[in-house]
Amino acid sequence: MDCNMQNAQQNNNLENIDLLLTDANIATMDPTRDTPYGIIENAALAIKNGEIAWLGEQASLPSFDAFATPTLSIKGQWLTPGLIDCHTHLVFAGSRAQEFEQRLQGVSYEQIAAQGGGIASTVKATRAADREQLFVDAKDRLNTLLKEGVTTVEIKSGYGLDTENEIKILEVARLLGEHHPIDIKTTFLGAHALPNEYKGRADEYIDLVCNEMLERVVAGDLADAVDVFCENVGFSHEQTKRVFTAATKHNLPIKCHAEQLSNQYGAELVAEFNGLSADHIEYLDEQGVKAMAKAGTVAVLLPGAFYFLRETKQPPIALLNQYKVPIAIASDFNPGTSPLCSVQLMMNMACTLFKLTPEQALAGVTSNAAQALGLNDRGVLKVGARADIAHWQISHPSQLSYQFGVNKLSNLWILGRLN
Ligand code: DI6
Ligand code: FE
Repeated sequence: MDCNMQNAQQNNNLENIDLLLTDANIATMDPTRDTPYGIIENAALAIKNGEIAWLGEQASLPSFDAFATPTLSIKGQWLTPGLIDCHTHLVFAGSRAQEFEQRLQGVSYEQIAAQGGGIASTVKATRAADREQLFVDAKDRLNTLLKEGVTTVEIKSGYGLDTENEIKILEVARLLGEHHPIDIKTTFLGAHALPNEYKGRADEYIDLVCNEMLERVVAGDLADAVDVFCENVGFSHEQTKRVFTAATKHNLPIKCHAEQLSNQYGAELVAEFNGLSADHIEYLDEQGVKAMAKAGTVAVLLPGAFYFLRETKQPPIALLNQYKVPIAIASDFNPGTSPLCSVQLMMNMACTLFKLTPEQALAGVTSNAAQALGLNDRGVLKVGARADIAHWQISHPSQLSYQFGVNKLSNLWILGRLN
């Protein structure tokens, strides 16, 4: 294509672009396009200053300076938004493989927690670990996710359970955000479990979370959201509400581990606070689904934990679909209930275990995952969005949910930079 002054003036946004991707099929995941996956075939996409400057059918590509513009042909393969893992506990120390063995011999997750194992054992190892060790271990996990096309990861605290160690985890997570190409969002989960030293004094621990811990988190700008494990092995509905009230006072959006093992009406509580997401939700009922729909709260499914705990109670997928609650999917990567560091495996499991369609699975790790994090600059390929783009050697986007263990990623751009 030759440079055409008249056209160039009409289409300023194609001036001085950084990279033009041509001959692509694009699964934009843009719900405003009325094609499955928001597909545009025979398409092109222009990146400028880390954002998408243009995308559409290649036949309607405006003129541009072909000599000065770096161009890469996608050769009829596929582009999707970079994948987003919107729920992880990625900063921790130690392993729980022996507990896995115990569970296979018939001891339940709740029994192990009651015996002082479970989360408490990871807390012990994480408290003993220094920042460098936590950083190095977490960086390896992020590299694993990067290799399969992940461009944004949420990381929760929750294995410190005292002020210094919760701050330590969040500082490591922020540091990872500065030093790793994956964009990191952090969530303060001080109310993940009751530490041993507060046994029988859960309300006092919640005081600590709501006051001292949260104030330090806010002062250091260490969290983008606040989460609570609302469960009979976690914190009660009332205690959860106290944390949400404190978070809201600090203008921090809320999320919740809700209805994983029983119905505590945690999802309804999130909806009351117009929270971002209710996660797990196997035991969610219709009333909770309706409340989420009304509040625009995203349902985050964590099939890895469902699978690893050999759960049988399915999340209410039909109701979520009926009430049009956006569904996201995440790894819940953690040492106890989902030591599975793969978003693509989660997509496959969401289809096989929860009967999502491959299109829903891809939306679950792109557009809806972005919504679960309160981010409207990514998760969809459209003009003005971040240029977080995955290039796959696949013949259709359903292949991303169909297969696992075969890496089809060719290229990955984060903010327009190739990784
Ligand atoms: N629910 C979970 O599945 C993880 N945390 C939570 O609140 C489990 C964390 C662990 O067992 O270490
Ligand atoms: Fe979790």
